[in-house]
Amino acid sequence: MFSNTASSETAKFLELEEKYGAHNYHPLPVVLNRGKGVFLWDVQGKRYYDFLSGYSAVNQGHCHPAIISALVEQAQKLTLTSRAFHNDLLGEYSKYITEYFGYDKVLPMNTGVEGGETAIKLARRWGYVNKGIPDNQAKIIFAEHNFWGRTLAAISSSTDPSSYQKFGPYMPGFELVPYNNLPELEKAFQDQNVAAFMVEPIQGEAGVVCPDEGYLKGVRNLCTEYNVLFIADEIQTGLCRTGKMLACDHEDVRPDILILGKALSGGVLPVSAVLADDEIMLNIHPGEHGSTYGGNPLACKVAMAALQVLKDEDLAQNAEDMGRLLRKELNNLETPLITNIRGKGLLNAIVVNHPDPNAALTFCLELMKNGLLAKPTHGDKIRFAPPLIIKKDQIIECVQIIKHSLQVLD
Ligand code: IF1
Repeated sequence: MFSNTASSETAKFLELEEKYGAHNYHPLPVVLNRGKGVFLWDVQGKRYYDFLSGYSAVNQGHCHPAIISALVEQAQKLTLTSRAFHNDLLGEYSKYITEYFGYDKVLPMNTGVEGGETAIKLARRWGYVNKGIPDNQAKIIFAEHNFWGRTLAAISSSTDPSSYQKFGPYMPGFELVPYNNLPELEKAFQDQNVAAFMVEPIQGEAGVVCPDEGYLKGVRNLCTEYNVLFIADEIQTGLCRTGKMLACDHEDVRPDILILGKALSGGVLPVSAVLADDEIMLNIHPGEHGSTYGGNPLACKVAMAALQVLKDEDLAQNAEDMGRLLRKELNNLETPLITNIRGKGLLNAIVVNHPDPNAALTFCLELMKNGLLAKPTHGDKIRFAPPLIIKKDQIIECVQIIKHSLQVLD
């Protein structure tokens, strides 16, 4: 659908991917070869504002100098020892990140979904050892319309057919409740075999769905009351994206298990982390969980640099300020074509209001032509999530690009 509209230079790249790569994505017809800060460049040298940020993995901006220099320096020393041996960075990193977020221990993994799997294993183990749930009876509760990755366990909790259909059979012991609904959650907690509730503080893939004020506090209180672990999936909402270091900070709640990923490495390599206190973490004993690259020295060095940038550049405050400005400017467009402008910090989304079911894609293709990259999700929603280093004049320029591009829908 796209390759015949792309230029010959771009088409060459698309054809290679089409012929030799699995068709598990349908990207916009743009071939990128350079990134810096809020900008990306394609193979023809055209510059774009990045309004997706690698799905919130590039919060610090593309190729942040402090993160890249940490990567390059460490890459020339030692990249991987495996956990069969110690290295000189895992201890330093573990101290740094547990003090940074206020937990006793960290279990380092690689992708976000591995973080989710790890959190669920920790919760089930805690359920059997600490809560006395009979073996193999532990239940994990999830919210409808959640997204936490593509493994068989992750899709077993999905309500999106494009994620789970024709991949069964599914993981047992997973149950669903409506998002942002405390009475339904409390009902589910009547079952003594519930070990944990895993939830995104804001649902990203669902189209940036923000729960009511007080929902997270309510989750925290119910989990405490019913002795159920509160697992916060902050892989997309964490690390300053929503205007606070963690989205849970908007309601001052502390999850029992915190999952981080994506921007934990500033978009440089896959790094995820699961944080918890000893009562939960020390139930996993040597040889019972891990991964080849988990806690590798390169990831430790890069993650410490990426976390330090968030603080040094106060990216939570900038995300808060620039997010407010973006939503205000979008509302000021006063166009019927854009409804339901919502989000927190720089995790925002709009709904394209147009009779053509392809309108959101048409609009994104026009945005691309005008130098801004964004992608529709679930048909009519478009996520607007630039790197958190974006400045006021750049937000204003991007809103002008959005305003100009809307004409394609007239
Ligand atoms: C794709 C979505 C975003 C996540 C949350 C865990 C993970 C993700 C809240 C797993 C990953 C990525 C996956 C990527 C596209 C992107 C995505 F559209 F799929 F849902 F961001 F919204 N928790 N999200 O958002 O982390 O294993 O990928 O490192 O699969 O298409 P991962």
